[in-house]
Amino acid sequence: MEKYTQKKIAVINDISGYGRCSLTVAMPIISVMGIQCCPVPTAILSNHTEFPVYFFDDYTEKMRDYIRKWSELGLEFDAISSGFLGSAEQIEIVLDFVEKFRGEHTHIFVDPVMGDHGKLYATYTEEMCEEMKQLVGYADIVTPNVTEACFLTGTPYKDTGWTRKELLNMAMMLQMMGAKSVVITGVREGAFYTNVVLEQGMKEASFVKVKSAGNQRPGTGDVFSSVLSAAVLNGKALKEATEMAAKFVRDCIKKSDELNIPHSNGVCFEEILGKLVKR
Ligand code: PXL
Repeated sequence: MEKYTQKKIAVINDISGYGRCSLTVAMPIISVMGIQCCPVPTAILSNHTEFPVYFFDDYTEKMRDYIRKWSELGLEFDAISSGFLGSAEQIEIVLDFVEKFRGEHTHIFVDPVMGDHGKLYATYTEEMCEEMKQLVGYADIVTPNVTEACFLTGTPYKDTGWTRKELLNMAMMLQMMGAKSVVITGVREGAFYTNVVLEQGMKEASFVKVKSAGNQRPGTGDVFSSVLSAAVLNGKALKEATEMAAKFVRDCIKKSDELNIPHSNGVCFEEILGKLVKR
C-alpha cells in the first residue's frame, strides 16, 4: 500500500457568503491543488465588507472550543495559514493555535488581511493593527499587499511610484518584525503589478513582474495567498510560487473583465480553476 502523503493545511479565515473572498476562495483553490483544506472560521458574513451593507457574526467566542477538539483528537497539519480576523482577541487565538499545532516542519503563512487602496477595512481597529504586528513575527511567509505593508511598518502609503530600494526596505522591516520570508503583493508599476519577494537569509529581493490585465478586485489577495501556500506545500520555491499565484490572479482578472463580472463580485476564478489542477 502507498504511504499516506497528502498534505493538510489549517486555514483560519472568515466565510463570506457572497463576493468571493476568504474561505469561499481558499477551499476550492487549495483543494484543486491537491491539498486538504481544514477551515477554522473566524466570522460568518453575508458578503464581504466592501459592499455597502453586510451581516457580520463574530465567531471569537466559539473558536477556542472548536480548536480544543482538534487538540483532543491530536490533529496535525503541514501548514497553518491565517487570513481575515474579526477581533483583536482572535489574533491571540491564532497565536495560541500556532504555538499548539506547530511542528518541526509546519509552514506558517500569515496573510495580514487589513485593508486595500491605502485604507483599513471597516471592521479593522487600531488595536487589531498592533496585534497583527505580533502575529507577523510568527510567520514563515507573510503576504501583505502594499496597503498592509505600509500599515504594518508605519510607512506613508502611495498607490504607485515606489522605488526598488523603498520596497526592499519595507520588506526588510517586516523581517525585522520576525517574519522569515516576505512577499509584498500587487505593487502597481505602470502596466505591471510587481511582487516583492525577500527570502530568509537573502540581502536582495526578487521582483516578480506580471503585466496587468485589468483593475484589482476584491478577493484577489485571498486567491493569491491560497495559490501561494498550496504551491509551497507542493514543493515550489517561493519565487516560483509567487509567479504562479500572480499569473493566476492576472488570468482571473482578465476572465472577470471579459465576462463583465461586477467589480464587487470579485473574480470568477471558477472559470479557470482547472489550470491549477495537480496532475
Ligand atoms: O478579501 C479580503 C476580505 C476577507 N474577508 C472579508 C472582507 C475582505 C475584504 O473586503 O470583507 C470579510
